[in-house]
Amino acid sequence: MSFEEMWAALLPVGRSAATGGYDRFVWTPSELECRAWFLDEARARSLDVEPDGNGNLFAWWYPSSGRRDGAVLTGSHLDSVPGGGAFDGPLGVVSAFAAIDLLRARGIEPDRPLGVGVFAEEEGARFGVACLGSRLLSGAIDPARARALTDGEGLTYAAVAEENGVDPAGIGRDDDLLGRIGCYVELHVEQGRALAPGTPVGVASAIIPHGRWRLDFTGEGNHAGTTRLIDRRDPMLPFASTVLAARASADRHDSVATIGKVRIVPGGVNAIPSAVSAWLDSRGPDERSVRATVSDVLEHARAAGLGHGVSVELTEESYTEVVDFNLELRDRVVKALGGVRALGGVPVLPTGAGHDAGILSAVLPTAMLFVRNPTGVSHAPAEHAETDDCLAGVEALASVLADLVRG
Ligand code: HGY
Ligand code: MN
Ligand code: MN
Ligand code: MN
Repeated sequence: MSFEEMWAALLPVGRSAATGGYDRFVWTPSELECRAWFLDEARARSLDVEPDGNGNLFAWWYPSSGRRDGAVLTGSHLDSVPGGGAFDGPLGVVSAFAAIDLLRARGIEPDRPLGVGVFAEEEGARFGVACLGSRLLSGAIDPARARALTDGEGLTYAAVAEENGVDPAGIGRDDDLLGRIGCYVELHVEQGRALAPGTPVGVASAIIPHGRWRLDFTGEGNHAGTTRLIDRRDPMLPFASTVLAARASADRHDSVATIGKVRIVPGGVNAIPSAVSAWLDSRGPDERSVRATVSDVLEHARAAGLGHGVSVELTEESYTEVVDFNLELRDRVVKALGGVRALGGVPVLPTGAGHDAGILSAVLPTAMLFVRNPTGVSHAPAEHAETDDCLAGVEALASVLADLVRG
């Protein structure tokens, strides 16, 4: 199947007819359908499929020598944020298969194993921690904590993983698999407009510090009609003022702050809620700016809560320090792209988005390629990449892989 045919097959899976957005949450029907698509494409290429012990999937093209170590891994993720776009994740996986097809069409045989990976729960949309699959693989999260993570229905990662053939007792750092991988290169749609005016493909220099925290506002549920204002402990009020305060705090600390995934409990129309939980996503040029933003937000929330008899708790779900991609690998990638005339220049740029490549950079050399997104929008249906630019991305990835699988 060509890139276009693979893309056409995957595009409709889990797409909302009303919004054009995707809700492909790990191990829910639409993401499972994407996993089935992945296995079909891998088998169609006689790749050796390997589900790991953490819910991730791998498909290997082994060299005729039988060599199993020093593998070059590419790929990305198939899950999405709620109402997400079509390209964030899947573009890296489809491009990986298309790049393998290009290498084979050019008669290139790898000296090292070449793998395509799909990492579980990269967006953290179901269980709350981003890049959960690559964090488990690399030992970046305590397996006991991961097992206990729950989704919106209160189902644990352990229970859902078990339902899907993953032994919860076995999740955690996988030294055997890590020991077989020499480097990881992830192609991803750009989540911004830095490439828009110029070239179809860029290379990542770094991922800026970013994290997510959960804020819990606890008040007192009561009748919406019979409870005097003076007697209310309504968590909505300090919550609402904290949303505005988060924006002001980000402005003050040269960061960004987003409040989302709000849950109002119990959520009736004619009842004052007893609790509101909301998630704060903050990112910035350095750890100081992010930490200052978060502590400002918490300080404001607590002060606002006091005025309404509402308590406020903050829980850090995940924080990822700045990730500088491996310089040697990055330079080798830029050099390999230099030979791809269709690209023109190859800008090197940082990103504000987290990626599995960022998590894995703690345990192996990783690099990222970005494909131009003319809208610059991501995590929303307007996320886009033109087919020509996607094909330029495949050409670029194939050139990088052809260089890395030698020797
Ligand atoms: O949230 C992120 O930055 C990434 O898209 N998972
Ligand atoms: Mn994303
Ligand atoms: Mn992504
Ligand atoms: Mn990612």
